Amino acid sequence: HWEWQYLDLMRRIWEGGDERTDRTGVGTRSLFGALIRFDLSGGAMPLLTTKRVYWKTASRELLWFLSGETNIRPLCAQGVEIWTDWPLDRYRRATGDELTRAEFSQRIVSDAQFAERWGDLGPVYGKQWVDWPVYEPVTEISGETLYRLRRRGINQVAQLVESLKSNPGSRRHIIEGWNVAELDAMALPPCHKTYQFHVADGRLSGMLYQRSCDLGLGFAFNMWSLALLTRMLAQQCNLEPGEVVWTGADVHLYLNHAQLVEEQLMRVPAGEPKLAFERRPGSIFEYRIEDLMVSEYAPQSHIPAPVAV
Ligand code: DHF
Ligand code: TMP
Repeated sequence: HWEWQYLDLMRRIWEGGDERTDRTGVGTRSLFGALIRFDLSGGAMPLLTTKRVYWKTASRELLWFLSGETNIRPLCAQGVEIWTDWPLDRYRRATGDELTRAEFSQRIVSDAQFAERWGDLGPVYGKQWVDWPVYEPVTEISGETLYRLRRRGINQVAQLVESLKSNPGSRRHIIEGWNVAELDAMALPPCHKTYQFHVADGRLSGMLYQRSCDLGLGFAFNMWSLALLTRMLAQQCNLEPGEVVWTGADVHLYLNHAQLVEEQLMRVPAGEPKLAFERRPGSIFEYRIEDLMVSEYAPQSHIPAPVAV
């Protein structure tokens, strides 16, 4: 079962990872450099079975990226709270106001101005994927060129679909999140920063370079989203699903995930969840959550774990 790759990695890090203090102050054990492969043939999806993974939440996050949105408001409105802690943390620091997460989220949904002021994560994935900023020269004044921000940036995802269709053999099918000039303005610099796609024999494969991976929490979402994005692109480009290859640089377990790790390492993977699409949307930007049909998913129970902010 493919999931042993994950469990083995988890065990290796828990038992032998380098213990280091990290940005959040929680502390991690980490390993630098890991790779996990999964074959998407027959509709199979890399969804963990040794704990319940909220694949709809992960899918809503991916659709939110594709919409170009960087404000958490549409997520909160769908009951998705995976990004709420970061704006909440900023709000609390700035105002000293001790709203609970639920109260903060409700306010984001009910009050558009409040959401605009406090709900934005900065130019994160959504912005870079579909509207990567471009500057163009306007004029020259005493030997110095002045630039202005082009009204529309680069839509990397639209360009990717085009390049997969028109030039499948290319080795340049990339979506990049790491916009060096804008990192400071982001709530978190992108973790799943580079996606690359590859066409061979009519099959589309996808690879992710993740610079930093919370193996207990983030990984399950990131692996699912890599596969989902690959499947959506394959459907749009009339290709068969190939493989997904996940690579992680700083792959870590937070020290406060002991319960999750110990429980999950006692479990045995079982089953092969599948994904089918209800329809073929007109473009990569028109998928809705109702289009996704997951079958044969009978996971073991969810294991909650705290997220390091
Ligand atoms: N920070 C850290 N420390 N780890 C992360 O994984 C992480 N991920 C981010 C932003 N910052 C992060 C965005 N993605 C959860 C999953 C993904 C995610 C953020 C949070 C999460 O808490 N998952 C829980 C519960 C999900 C739910 O209640 O819907 C899980 O058990 O999967
Ligand atoms: P960092 O920016 O200091 O690396 O912290 C980011 C943390 O969030 C780190 O634990 C990795 C984790 N993370 C994921 O694992 N997957 C994700 O999709 C995101 C956004 C974060």
